[in-house]
Amino acid sequence: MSLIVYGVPLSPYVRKVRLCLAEKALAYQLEIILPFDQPAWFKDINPLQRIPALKDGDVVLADSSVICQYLEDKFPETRALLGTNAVERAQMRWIEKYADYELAPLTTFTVFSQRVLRPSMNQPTDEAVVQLAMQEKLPPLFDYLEKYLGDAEYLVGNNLSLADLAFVCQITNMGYGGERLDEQRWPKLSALYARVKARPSLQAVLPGEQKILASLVKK
Ligand SMILES: N[C@@H](CCC(=O)N[C@@H](CS)C(=O)NCC(=O)O)C(=O)O
Repeated sequence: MSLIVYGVPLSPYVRKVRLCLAEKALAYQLEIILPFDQPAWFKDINPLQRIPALKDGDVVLADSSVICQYLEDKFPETRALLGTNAVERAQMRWIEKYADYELAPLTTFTVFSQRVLRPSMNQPTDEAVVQLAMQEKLPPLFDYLEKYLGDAEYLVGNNLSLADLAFVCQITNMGYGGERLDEQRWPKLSALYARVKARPSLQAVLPGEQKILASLVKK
């Protein structure tokens, strides 16, 4: 078996796929493809030119959700991450989508981009948009997730799922941008984040990510 993941470690979507692979104990190679400076051949892998993409022999796929779903279907003997029945699978997709499409524009494409990516390209940080995201836009989104989690240990079915990984991937990028979940206001979500962060899957990728982060911040 030779799975290849295309992308860069600091992308939350690439991280989601890597965590999914690690939780499923599937070996893979990471081939570095930058999001905005890609070789011409990558268009054949993903015509949208976004990362991540996956190659499994002759099978080529793009989009982190599609890739994780493929891994779940192709390797049913591995840890299930997409829920164990129709309700859980739907709830998992909902929270994954919520993280990828509602949190991401703020956590990754605002806080992380403004505080890390733009300065690394000698562009100024627009602190006003970061503050708007942190003070006004993200709190109601976190309020919903805090309530959704309730007293459970994980967001869906009380087992680790892709929903938890997608959420943690976004909080990780927000953290790289210098912002944390407020433990007083969102104690249950903060505990979930700490619980997932402590897992070997996340611990295995964080040191490499932090090295890249340090090199970007130094620029
Ligand atoms: N829905 C996609 C989103 C992928 C995505 O937006 N990736 C970003 C990097 S974090 C990218 O490749 N951006 C380059 C572009 O949009 O041209 C997924 O889940 O894989």
